[in-house]
Amino acid sequence: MTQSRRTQVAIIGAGPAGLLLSHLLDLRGVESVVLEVRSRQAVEATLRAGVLEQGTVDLLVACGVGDRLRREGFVHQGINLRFGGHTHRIDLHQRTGGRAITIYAQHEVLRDLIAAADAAGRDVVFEAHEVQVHDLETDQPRVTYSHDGQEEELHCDFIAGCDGFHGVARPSIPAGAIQSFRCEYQIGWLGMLVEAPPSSNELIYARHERGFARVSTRSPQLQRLYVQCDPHDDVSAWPDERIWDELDTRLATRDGWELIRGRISQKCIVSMRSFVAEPMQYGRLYLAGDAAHIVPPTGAKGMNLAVADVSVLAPALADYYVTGRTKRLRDYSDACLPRVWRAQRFSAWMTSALHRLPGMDDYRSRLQLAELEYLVHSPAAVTSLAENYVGFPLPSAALNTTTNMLAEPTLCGTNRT
Ligand code: FAS
Ligand code: PHB
Repeated sequence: MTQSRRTQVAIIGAGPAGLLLSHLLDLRGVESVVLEVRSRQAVEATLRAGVLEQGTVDLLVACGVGDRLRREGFVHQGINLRFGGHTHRIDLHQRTGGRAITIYAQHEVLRDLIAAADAAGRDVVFEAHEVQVHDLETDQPRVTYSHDGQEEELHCDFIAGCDGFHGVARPSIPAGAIQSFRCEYQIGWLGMLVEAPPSSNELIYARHERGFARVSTRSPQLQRLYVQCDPHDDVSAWPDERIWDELDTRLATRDGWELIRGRISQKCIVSMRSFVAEPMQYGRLYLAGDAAHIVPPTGAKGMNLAVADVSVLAPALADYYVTGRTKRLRDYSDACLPRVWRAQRFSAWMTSALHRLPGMDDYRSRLQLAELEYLVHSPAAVTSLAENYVGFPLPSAALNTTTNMLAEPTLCGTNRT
C-alpha cells in the first residue's frame, strides 16, 4: 500500500546542490523534502571537491552553516603554476581586490548541511530507492520512491533535480525539450589521500611533458594529490612506487623543492568531461549542479557552480510562494547559464593548458608552454586567471535575503513556528 504525503519542493539528491537548496528554502519558510539514494554515512564520506570560491564561502557563512568552515578551512590567497622546472605564484588576493579561495572538503560541507537539517528538523530521506518523477507538465508533480521496503508517493508543487550527472531527473525530461553540449577529454586523474604534512602552503598546478600533477591539501596531516593518467587505467596499474616517481618527476623544480611522502590511504581514478544541458528546467522540474552541467575538476568549479545554481533557484521559489510571481522561475535557466558557460570556458582552458592532451605533438607541447609563459608574465592574463579562479560574486539577492532571513525568519513564514 503506497504511503502518500505532500511538501512544497521535492529535492532529489543530497549533494551540495540539494542540501543547500533545502537549507536556503527553509530560511525563507519554504518546505522541502530531500530524497537521497545513498546512506548518510556514504554521503558524509564523499571524497570530491576541496576548493571553495569566495562567493561559496560568503553564502555558506551568510546562511549560518559557515562556522566550522571558518574555523577549519584554509584560506589560500594564491595558487602556484609550475612548468619548465620553475614555480610561478598567482596572487589571487592582490589580483581580485582581496578575494581568495578556501580549502575545505566537500564532505565537510555536506556534514555541516546535514547537521543544519537535523537541527531544523528538516526531512532528508537517505536510502530512498527507485526514485521516479511524474506529471512534470502539471502544477502538481509527484515523486515516487521506496524506503525501508515501503512504497512512497510525495506530492509537491516543484521538483529540484539535484541528483548529479547520473541521476534520474535530467533523463526524465523528454529528449526534444533539452539540448546537450558535451566534450570527452580522454584524460584521467588519479586522485589520492596521503597521510603526511603539507609539501606546500598553497595549491600547485604542474604542467609536465609526462602529464599534469597537482598538490592540494585537506589538513595538516592529510594531503590531496592528483596525477594525470589514462582514464581507462585501473588503480592496480598505479602502485605507490610508480605514483611517487611520477609525482617527483612532474613536480621537480630547479630550486630543490621536495614532495613529502607518506602513506597513500585512498586512490581513485576519475575521467574528464564537460557537459551542459539547456535549458536547466522543464515544466515544474528544475535542474541544479551536476544534474545540469559537468566541468573537468581542473578549474575547481563543479561544487561552486552547484552552489551558484541554488543561490538563484531558492529566491525564485520563495518569490513564488510570497508573491505568486513566476518570472524568476521562468528565468531560472537564463539566469544560471552565463555563469555555467563562463566556468565551462575557464575549466576547458585550464585543462587544455596544463594536461598532456591525446595526440599532442612537439609543436603543440611548445605552444602550451608559450601559453603558460605569456600567462605568468602578462598582468592582464594573470588577473583574468585570478578572477576566474576565485569565482565571480553570487547574485546579491542570494546573500542579502539570506542574511535578513537569519536575522528575521518570518518573511515567508509558511512553515515557521
Ligand atoms: P552530487 O553528485 O554531489 O550529488 C548528487 C546526489 O544525488 C548524490 O548524493 C547521489 O547519491 C544522489 N543521487 C543520484 N542519483 C539519485 C537517485 N536516482 N535518487 C536519489 N538520489 C540520487 N568541484 C569543485 O568545485 N572543486 C573541486 O575541487 C572539485 N574536485 C573534484 C574532484 C573529483 C575527483 C570529482 C569527481 C569532482 C570534483 N568536483 C570539484 C566536482 C564535484 O564537486 C561536483 O561538481 C559536485 O559534487 C556537484 O554537486 P551536486 O550537483 O550536488 O551533485
Ligand atoms: C582538491 O583539493 O581536491 C582540488 C583542488 C583543485 C582542483 C580540484 C580538486 O581543481
